[in-house]
Amino acid sequence: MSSFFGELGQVSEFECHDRADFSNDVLKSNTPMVLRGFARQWPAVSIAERSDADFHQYLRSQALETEVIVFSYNENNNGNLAYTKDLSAYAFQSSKVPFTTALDDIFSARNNDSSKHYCGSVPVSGCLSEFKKDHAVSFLDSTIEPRIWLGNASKVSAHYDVSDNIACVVSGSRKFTLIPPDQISNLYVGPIDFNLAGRPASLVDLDQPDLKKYPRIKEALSVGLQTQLYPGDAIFIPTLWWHQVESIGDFNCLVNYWWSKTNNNASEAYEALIHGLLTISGMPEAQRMQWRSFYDHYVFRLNGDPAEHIPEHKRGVLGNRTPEINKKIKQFLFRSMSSKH
Ligand SMILES: O=C(O)CCC(=O)C(=O)O
Repeated sequence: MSSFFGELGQVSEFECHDRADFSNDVLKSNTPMVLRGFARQWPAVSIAERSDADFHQYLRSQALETEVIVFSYNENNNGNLAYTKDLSAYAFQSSKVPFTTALDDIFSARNNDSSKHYCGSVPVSGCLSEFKKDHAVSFLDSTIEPRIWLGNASKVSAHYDVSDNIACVVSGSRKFTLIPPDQISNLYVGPIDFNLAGRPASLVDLDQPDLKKYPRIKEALSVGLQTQLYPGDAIFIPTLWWHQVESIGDFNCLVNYWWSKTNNNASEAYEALIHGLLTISGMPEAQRMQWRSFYDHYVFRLNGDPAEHIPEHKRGVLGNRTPEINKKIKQFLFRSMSSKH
């Protein structure tokens, strides 16, 4: 697929026949994978293929009065859901409206010059009464809550999530540009605490990068991958892979599933990072590097098991992880952090 300065690699495609294929070849791969036709049998995909009006009516007939956040924008900035150029604000307005209003506004903004809308990451059970039961994915744990993303044409800046993700296109088409996690320093990531949807995002439009302002983006794009998905197609995006998502139709819908491979709450790793910002990032370099050795040893385990030489029954928090040990660590953290305000 051509981009601003050449061809990006294509995301590999995989045909998934059963749960074993899915677990062994997709989820364990730790690289993005396209699953063409993964949701081909979904009723919503067939209805959306008939017409936008039928699809709107289908969603409307089971819509609940939940409040959702909607981003509204005009087409001057090509639907880029990003910051303004000077980073002082967002290039869209955000408002809280009933889900039915969001749905109707998105539907009626198709093919006209009015302002466009986007509403993402809404838990399906909270906004559609029948959808989850009619669209079970047998390969995934049924406790994983699907989320729905609806909107007119838009482009979401490259960002990452702390969970693995299977995202299925229901209507319209979506172009995904993916960059591996280790490219973080070449992505010119925006503010952590002033961000578009909970996580920091790249300031660079990966389709039209400003190479003068962001020269290192070339490095990131040289290992970037792209793909375009159509109704019924899905993509597996592993944890922490950066993804820019362009919705290309007038009435787009995606449904995704996020879950964590480990039993730990994935967002706690992110919280640990923020705690590291507070505690370590401001130290003089020499001291930071000393801490780095400790983190490499205990956390990243670059030297192997840090408790190998300790008798098993005395390994404590370095021993096998059990719910009791996890609780003990959390209690320690909670006590020590609350005593320091
Ligand atoms: O499809 C979109 O608009 C964004 C989806 C996304 O970022 C995700 O599934 O993590």
